[in-house]
Amino acid sequence: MPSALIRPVSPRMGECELTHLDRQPIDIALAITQHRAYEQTLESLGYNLVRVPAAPELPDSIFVEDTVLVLDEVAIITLPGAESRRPETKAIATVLEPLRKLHYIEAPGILDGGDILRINKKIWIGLSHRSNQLAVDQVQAHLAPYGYQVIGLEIAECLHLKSAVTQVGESTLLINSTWVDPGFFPGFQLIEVDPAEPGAANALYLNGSVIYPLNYPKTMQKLRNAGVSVLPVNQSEVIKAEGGVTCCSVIFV
Ligand code: CIR
Repeated sequence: MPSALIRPVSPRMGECELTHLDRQPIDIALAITQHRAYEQTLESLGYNLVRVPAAPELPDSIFVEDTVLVLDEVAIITLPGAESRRPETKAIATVLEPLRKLHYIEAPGILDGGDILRINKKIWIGLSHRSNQLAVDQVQAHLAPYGYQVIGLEIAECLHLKSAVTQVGESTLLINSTWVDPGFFPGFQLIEVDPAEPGAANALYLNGSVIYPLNYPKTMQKLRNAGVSVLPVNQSEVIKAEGGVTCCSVIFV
């Protein structure tokens, strides 16, 4: 059964890491309600929620995506680029241990899952403040037996690769091409974010639809005009924490 790792909102989410945004107060009760609606959207698509125990002391712990890459064959536990986030991985490894052979990114490699875009057997890894070439090399080595192509690429002005580009169709990407070079994605049809919404490239593509923040209405309309089936969620609070729809779950079968 398809599954989604999920972790609760921390009551300290307002103390989250921020790189490109100014700090704004986060309404924790609203964040919890919005996260529940996100979970329900996953459930409506047939995903079984695998709940990682709460970590109230870790402000960014809702953002499970950054802690692990789960593939059919193995899982790679990351070493998050932000030191405050490193304790998040322990509980994730405990939950996944019975399900996958685990590998670990070792220092001085650093890796956030938000920098990993996987489409079938191709894996792009953004070289960002949070992820480096040493980690790309480690991912390549761990996956060598399984036939994946792993590509490291520079990104600019955004937190993660998946802030700049995500999949929205079988061979369609949603992209902010001022943050990532579209030349890395030959053969894909590209939909550009609306210029008024630079942060709008993060969509979660599942079962032919995308879970997408209604907080980016212009880009949402562009997706619909392109024939993408959009399931809107309100992410006002997650966006204040520099998060998006992909970061709040880890999808695996
Ligand atoms: C951070 O800066 O690490 C968190 N405040 C946001 C992480 C968002 N994760 C993601 O996009 N994969």
